[in-house]
Amino acid sequence: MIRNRLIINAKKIDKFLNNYLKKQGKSLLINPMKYGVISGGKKIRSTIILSAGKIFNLDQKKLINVCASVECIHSYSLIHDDLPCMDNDSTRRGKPSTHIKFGEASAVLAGNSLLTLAFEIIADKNYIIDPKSKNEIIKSLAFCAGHTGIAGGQELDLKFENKKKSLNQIIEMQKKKTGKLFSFCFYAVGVLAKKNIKEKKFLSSLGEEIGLLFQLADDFLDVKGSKKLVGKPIKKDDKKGKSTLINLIGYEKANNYANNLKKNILLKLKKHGKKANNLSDVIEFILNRNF
Ligand code: GRG
Repeated sequence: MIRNRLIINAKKIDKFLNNYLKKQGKSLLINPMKYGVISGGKKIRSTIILSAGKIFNLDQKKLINVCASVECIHSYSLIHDDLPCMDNDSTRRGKPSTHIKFGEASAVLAGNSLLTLAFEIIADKNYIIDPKSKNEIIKSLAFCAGHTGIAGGQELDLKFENKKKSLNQIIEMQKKKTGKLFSFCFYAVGVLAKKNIKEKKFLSSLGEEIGLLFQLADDFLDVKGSKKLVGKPIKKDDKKGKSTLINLIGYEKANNYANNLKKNILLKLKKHGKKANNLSDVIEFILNRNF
């Protein structure tokens, strides 16, 4: 079952990150970094990477570094997203946000350190893949994490608050803010599976669509979810004047949009037959989840 797979994969990635951090020099930031990235969160991006890798019969061992790296970037983005200068949230994953627990300065620095750790994990000499692929993965990670990716999307999200934005503007913002990291997950799998540029582009845009679906589901949880299950405050988007599809066209229409998107994604996976079953299960989970 998908929930069991999520738990098993999250444990695998937590173990990798714990071991990785143990081998590093000591620093005052290790605790807030661990607090932000280990033992918390669904680690769904890792399950997506491992499920996409199955389609191309990739060895899990070659994917673990990519998973850990993505989880570092994701956790860094959440730590910074919760800061008072951004979304100002004091709860995350059912516990106090990193800046509440360790203070703002340490949260900023722990977030920065997780961002750089992500690149270190891919560049590591013990991560043995051919150098050209490694370089391509690092380049794509930078593109998806920075101003052309999640950081740029976050800037748009904040600038769109209390403004009337069009459907296309909202979709493009969400594709950057959330979609680009999912896009990286699929691109990296394409690189490791030695796919050609056309196939890698197809995988990237599929990832971006899955990321958009994930963000839409997150918006639905903000309206209809349970604070306890989601592990963070709900009903904030409306209060903060966030530009979401729900605020623009209403819950029902946004829900139809998401269901159509899901159908299209599943259709695109059909060509891979049974090998894509695991990934299809994750896609179904994304829209049905309550956490
Ligand atoms: C560059 C200063 C600076 C900050 C960057 C990039 C960024 C801040 C924030 C990212 C924006 C963001 C938080 C997008 C939301 C994505 C989303 C739906 C997060 C929740 O993801 P889950 O449900 O979380 O996978 P868990 O807790 O399960 O890991």
